[in-house]
Amino acid sequence: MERSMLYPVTTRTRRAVSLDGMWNFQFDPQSQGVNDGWANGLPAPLLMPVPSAFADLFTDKDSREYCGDFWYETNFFVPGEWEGQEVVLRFGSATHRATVFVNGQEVTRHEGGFLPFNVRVTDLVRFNQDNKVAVLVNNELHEAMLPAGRTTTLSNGKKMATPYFDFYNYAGLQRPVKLLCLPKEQIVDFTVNHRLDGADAFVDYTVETTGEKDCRVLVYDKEGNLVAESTGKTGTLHLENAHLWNVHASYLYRFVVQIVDGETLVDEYTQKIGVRTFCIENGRFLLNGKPIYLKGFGKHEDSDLRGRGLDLVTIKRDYECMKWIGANCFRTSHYPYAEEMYQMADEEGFLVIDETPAVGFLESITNFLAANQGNGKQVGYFEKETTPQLLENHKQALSDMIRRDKNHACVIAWSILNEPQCTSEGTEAYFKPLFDLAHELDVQKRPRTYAIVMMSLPNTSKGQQFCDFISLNRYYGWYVMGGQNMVDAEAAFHQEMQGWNQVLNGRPMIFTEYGADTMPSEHKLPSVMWSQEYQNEYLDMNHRVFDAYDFVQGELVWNFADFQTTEGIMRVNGNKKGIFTRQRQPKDAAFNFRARWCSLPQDFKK
Ligand code: BDP
Repeated sequence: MERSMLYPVTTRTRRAVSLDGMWNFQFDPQSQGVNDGWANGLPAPLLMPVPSAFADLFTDKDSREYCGDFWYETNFFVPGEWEGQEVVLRFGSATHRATVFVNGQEVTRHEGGFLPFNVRVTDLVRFNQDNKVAVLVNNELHEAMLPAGRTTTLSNGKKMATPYFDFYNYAGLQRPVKLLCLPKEQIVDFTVNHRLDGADAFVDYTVETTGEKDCRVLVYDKEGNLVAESTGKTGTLHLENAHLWNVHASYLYRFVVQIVDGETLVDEYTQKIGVRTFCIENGRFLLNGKPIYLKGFGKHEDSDLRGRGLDLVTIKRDYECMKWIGANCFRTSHYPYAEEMYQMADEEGFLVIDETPAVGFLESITNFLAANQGNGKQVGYFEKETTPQLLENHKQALSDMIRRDKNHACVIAWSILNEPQCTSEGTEAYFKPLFDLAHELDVQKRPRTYAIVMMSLPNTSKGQQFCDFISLNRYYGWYVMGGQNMVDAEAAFHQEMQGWNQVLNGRPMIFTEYGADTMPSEHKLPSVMWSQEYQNEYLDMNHRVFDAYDFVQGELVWNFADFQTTEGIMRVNGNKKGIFTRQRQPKDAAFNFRARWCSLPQDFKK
């Protein structure tokens, strides 16, 4: 059960109870909690909502910027009728690492802040009584982890996190926590792969269970009619006249997976699944065999007060804004998002490029500027003492992400890193096992990519060879040759594009980032950098370049909305490259995009 990434559901054989709400919370700057028995109850707790990041709820700076150990604790009641079954705690995430205690006893540890984990607590809980769960969370950054950064101690003894990435180091229990009751013999995993044949679809499936009993899979259409059925742990479901899942035209079947013992139902799991194919052919992305041009955003999980905490209200608003503007795709920059975001993409018919938390693998104080990359002279990020441990953590995150997200119709590609240092010797040895692993684990063989930083060029990037399609983050006209220099930026951009043309070998290219910081308060005629007018001129220039190349098959602008970062001279209370403000209201550029994206056909450049 520990390994299961299945989204918790309640069925005839399963119970999923939310533990979200106000928990007890306490900072532990001296890391004394374990020795002092805090797992049995916090000595001086505050109240803290789960899910949420803690940072923006405080009014004092020390609490907001807190780095180190901190605890969450609550009581939960385990119903007596669950006795004889498996009881499991399921954390949507704990950022960045956690140790979980139940009734005072340590039950698990987990590294990585953006993916779920389970822990079986059957033998520790008291039935028909209250039980205590305490979670020791730690939000320090270091170089062997995803995302990367470092932690230092200030002269006042407090720890400070320095991210090597351009988003605020929000932490805590930022996703739902659930208490599950499952049968002893249970479904652990379920995997689908789709094939189309004329009007019909075939779904090859595999069920993984903890026992030997047989399995059955039933498929229901939207009206609730049973349309396909198969027995066995592996098999094929035949959908006649299949309703395919499509962009902005979603169709989800309800798959019911069962373990059966003769007539007895042992376990039952359900998932809504869209049937579609996605592949690359002749330099085109093909969704159900038809070309599709990707239009949309790099995003963040980021909103006022909640930080990176799951907020269904924000998710709903984001999809409404994305539909209004004519987008069809986004990248989960720079970490796997909460599962609820992918469920909504399945429902709304959006394409998702799913990214691991591998960000910040490039050393420089403002690493996101990366102005000196590509000269081949730096010590590579992948030739350090920390590299073997980093690679292990990276493999774990990649496997968990694929295991969690593989059945989502919305997920069309894996982004394995964002802006890594990729011009030095260690690059190939680090990249190859990860790209191979993604291919091996994903039965749908989704295309793999990574977002390539400015100045990592076709002839200097040692990582691009592993990509099924090329993803560029480019800032011509912003970090490079901005302002009046935009004229030269355009020419330099074209020159780089010609270089890429030489190495693509039929692979499509997309832009995973391009953008200009823009203050919604600033209007200026003629334009200056940071004004709304400049953002539009910058975008028009970039779109002129994209439109000149047939191999450019997608544009994901940076960023959907303004977002919080670490404070500093480069950022005005956060990154302002949003097309929407942090409150999800349009800047002028949003209307520019709406005009462009609503008029570009889905198969633009077919
Ligand atoms: C890129 C990073 C992204 C930053 C962006 C920027 O991938 O995380 O936020 O630049 O500078 O380097 O706005």
